[in-house]
Amino acid sequence: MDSNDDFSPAWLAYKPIANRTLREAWAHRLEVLTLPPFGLYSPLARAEQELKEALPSLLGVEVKRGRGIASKGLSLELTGGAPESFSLRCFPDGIRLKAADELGLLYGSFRLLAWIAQGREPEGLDLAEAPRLGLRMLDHWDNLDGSVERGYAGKSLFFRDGRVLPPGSRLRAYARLLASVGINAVALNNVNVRDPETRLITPLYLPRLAKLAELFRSYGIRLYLSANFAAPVTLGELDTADPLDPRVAAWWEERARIVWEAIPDFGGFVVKADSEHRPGPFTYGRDHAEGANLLAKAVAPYGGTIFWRCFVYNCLQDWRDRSTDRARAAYDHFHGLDGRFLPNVRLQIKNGPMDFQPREPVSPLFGSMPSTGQVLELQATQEYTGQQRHLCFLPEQWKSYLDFPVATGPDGDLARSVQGIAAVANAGDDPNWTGHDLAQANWYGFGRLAWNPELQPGDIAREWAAQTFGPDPKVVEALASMLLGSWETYESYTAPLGVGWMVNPNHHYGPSPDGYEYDRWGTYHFADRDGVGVDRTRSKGTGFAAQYRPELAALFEDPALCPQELILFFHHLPYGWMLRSGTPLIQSIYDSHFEGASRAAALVEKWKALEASIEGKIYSAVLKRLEEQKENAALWRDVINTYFFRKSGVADARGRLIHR
Ligand code: GCV
Repeated sequence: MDSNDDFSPAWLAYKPIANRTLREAWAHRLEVLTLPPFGLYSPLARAEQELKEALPSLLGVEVKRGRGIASKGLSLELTGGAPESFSLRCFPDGIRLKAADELGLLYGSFRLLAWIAQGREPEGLDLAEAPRLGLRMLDHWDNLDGSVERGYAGKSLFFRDGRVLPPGSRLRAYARLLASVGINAVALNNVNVRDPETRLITPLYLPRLAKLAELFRSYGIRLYLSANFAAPVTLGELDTADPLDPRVAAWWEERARIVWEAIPDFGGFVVKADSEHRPGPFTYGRDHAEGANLLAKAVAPYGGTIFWRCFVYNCLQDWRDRSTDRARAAYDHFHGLDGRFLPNVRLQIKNGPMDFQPREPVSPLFGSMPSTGQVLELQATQEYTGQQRHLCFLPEQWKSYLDFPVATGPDGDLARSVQGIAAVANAGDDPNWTGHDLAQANWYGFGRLAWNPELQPGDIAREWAAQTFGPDPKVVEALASMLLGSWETYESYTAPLGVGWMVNPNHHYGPSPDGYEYDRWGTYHFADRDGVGVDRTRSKGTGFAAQYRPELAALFEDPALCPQELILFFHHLPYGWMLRSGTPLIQSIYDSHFEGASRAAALVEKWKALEASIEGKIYSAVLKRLEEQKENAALWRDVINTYFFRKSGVADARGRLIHR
């Protein structure tokens, strides 16, 4: 087998439906397929292809093409309605899928197949769906040499040894997986755009990228690239990248023309500027509105968008300087610029103010810039959440952000305040795509939540499990019980109560309580013999809490009111501080680490109980990862507990083993 063909079908496994009555109930409604006319590489052609491949496998039926208006069978119809939306209804002799556009028919076809694969009955099928968010995007941090920054699943799907890969069967499968959950945008390269990747926007690479765009287009996915703000200088064409220099503006305008000539539906650029040594407008004494608008103006004639990242902070801090707080940085840099960005700029804001820690408060920028388009950035790749060696089902974490009330009133949740969601992708060229087979659920879950942020993680987990492993309720429930709660398990054996950052520096795997404590990254927890945590109050700390709207600021400011899971993010507290649960802080740290490590150990046993139901190769691969997680969680428990015991001198009230 060509290594290009060696990949898992993931949740598009289309396993045969074992229940005969159910199979027949579907089959007699689906044997004839009627569709409107379509072009060769159109979304509708993809829908037909998917149905014709999937239905025989799920139901054992051969699908015949019907003619004209069909009264029986599966009919796909173009009618009115919102873009990308669809309705699906079951009738005694057929299924009717209606949509306003071909994309709606493609999404509806995938939903129908998912419905069947999940073991549901046709009679209940009556859906009307439209995506809640227009932009549902995956950002890859892939480099042209094939490496992936913070990638835990093999090499890049798009690049190898300085080349753009041709659109082979793996990439088609990738596009199908994206479209099946409604993802409609992909940025291919790392936001750290170094010299080689700067050249992606030149004729050296554009013809190859156009081939990828052609494949993705047929699945309703637009391509984006990360751009180097200093590209005119890096490419040796100008001696400045000053956003207010007319030569620089003309350079970007010409560049946009070249790019859109090669890829007419190109989406635009993601930009990391003035962040972690990347160039940006600050070099020229300009602000981020001036920087973003330079590019936005150049891409506007083509309908392009600029995703301008707000991950801007001082990464050369001195730990002795207690006045600078990294958590404040994004708000301090961007809030005052509200109203100054062109309409095709989207500020892309990480979910929290630091950097994808297992738990952070929501970034105070959300909902605080009424005249500026915003996009939420999540991290599916598990940089700080176990690197796809630990099970950590992130839709539960994401849901806590999406539901967060950034504004008052019933529509005040974060999901309603943004124009889209981007997640840093967790897929690579590993045969199972994500390193850990069960991490596919994060990719799936991201797409489902971006389509509909109101979905519940439990439903997402069950859908994913049924589609991936078949609809046997015992297996589905067992998998759901492993996925659900796994984020909180991970959190409970790592850094306590929102404090974050107790990881090994650089690679970010495994415990190192002081790894970042005296470093330059602005990532401190200030543990000493008396207490731990960062005072971010307005009254006596860094003032970060005051960046929130008044009701939230009041909650975070007061340790008696602050959500307990974030208490050390906002407060430096003595070890004897009594949490609302009635447990002293130090005891709660010990309890959570003991419990978290034992829950991680229990995952191994839960998985073992599934041995007979899971294909051997996947069973063994997952078992190996869960065993590593169990061992690493025990290490986290022991390192963190010993650290706090040595600092505080307080013994565990329950007398469990804490190493001296
Ligand atoms: C792509 C963190 C990661 C970096 C990443 C950066 C970012 O600092 O460790 O690898 O760079 O975030 O989001 O830009």
